[in-house]
Amino acid sequence: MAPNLSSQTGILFEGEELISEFSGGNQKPDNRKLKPVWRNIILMGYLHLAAIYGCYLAFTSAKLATTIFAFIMYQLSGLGITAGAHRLWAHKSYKAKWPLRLMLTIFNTIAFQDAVVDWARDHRVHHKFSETDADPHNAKRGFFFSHVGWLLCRKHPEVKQKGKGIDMSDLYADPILKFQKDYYLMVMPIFCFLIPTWVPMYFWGETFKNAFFMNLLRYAWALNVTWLVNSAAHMFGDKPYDKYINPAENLSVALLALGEGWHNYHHTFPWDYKTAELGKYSVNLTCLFIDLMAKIGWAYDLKTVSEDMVRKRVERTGDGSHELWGWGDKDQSEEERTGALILNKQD
Ligand code: ST9
Ligand code: ZN
Ligand code: ZN
Repeated sequence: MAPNLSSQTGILFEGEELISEFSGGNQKPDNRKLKPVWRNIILMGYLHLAAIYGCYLAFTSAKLATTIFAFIMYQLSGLGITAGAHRLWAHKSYKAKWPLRLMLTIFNTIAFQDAVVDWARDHRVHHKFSETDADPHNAKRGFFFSHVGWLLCRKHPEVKQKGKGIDMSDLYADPILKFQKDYYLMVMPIFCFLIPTWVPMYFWGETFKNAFFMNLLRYAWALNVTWLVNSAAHMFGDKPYDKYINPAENLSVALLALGEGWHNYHHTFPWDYKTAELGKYSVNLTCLFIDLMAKIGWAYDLKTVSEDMVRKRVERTGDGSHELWGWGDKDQSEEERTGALILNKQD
């Protein structure tokens, strides 16, 4: 049986029956009956059928330029999630000047995973209360629930209750994010559906049918790749940093998700802008992107973790219930704060 751990001190109390409020620990999901949301079930069902049709069109009638364009949109919208919603906004793992914030908000809107402030709130709750009823996509409810099921039913009351205690003031204060949230129902259809369908028709004479279904294929693909981080990367892979938590190191997910599959590391050090120990570009495209942005001065104050701290943590593997949502979390220890490296620092 795994020892129980203290989230506050990171010290292992042998034999102590302490299950942290900040960690799933041994907590089993309750037997709550899930309340289905039929609108979402129908829309998600349609999207996935349309994506299969888009796949068929890709091999039979769509122009090569349309396929390449769909791939580029997948990568750009992906950056809006990885470099934007995830590493910049949910975790504050670096800072960005307004042109980069604007660009990432546009990429993020192409991805249609709801407004950044809502995405980041759920994600902070996910880190802070991993694998408990308060985790919106609690992987202990199984692969399907953590992948997409959680978007097809009402949230557990614990998600909302615990979520209210998460500080979101930093994101609510950003006028670009406020605009995105306030006008989401206007800007999202334009960036996620209208423009990506119009571009292939206007610039290289693609048919409406091919452009429309190829775009739905791109959207469904990017959604599933994102969801794999919540499902597959919470179940399959090694746990070199912390063997007592579910998130794992998953190369396949990292390759598809622009470097977001290194989930054991990420849940252990959620403020590292690389979301991995080594920011090797071939398996972490988002890291390459942020480094490029830092070179031109649009990204700065990049937070990472010293080799020494990683080594120490690896040595005392099992000291793993210290859940944080990112940089500035009130439970981040002094050691973690002072031991962090801040690259491209600006005053
Ligand atoms: C989508 C999101 O797909 C995917 C996120 C994945 C995250 C992955 C992270 C992994 C790491 C990064 C990897 C990136 C890789 C990228 C690779 C890219 C290639 N705290 O939500 P409601 C309260 S979206 C506090 O309606 P219901 C609050 O008062 C796909 N309070 O709850 C709220 O009101 P407001 C497209 C909270 O009724 C009120 O409750 N979108 C919290 O239970 C109601 O909230 C969809 O499919 C909280 N956390 O409904 C839509 N949450 O908001 C999906 C809620 O005004 N969503 N409250 O403050 C829905 O339809 C609904 O949310 C629902 C639940 C049916 C799921
Ligand atoms: Zn995260
Ligand atoms: Zn996770």
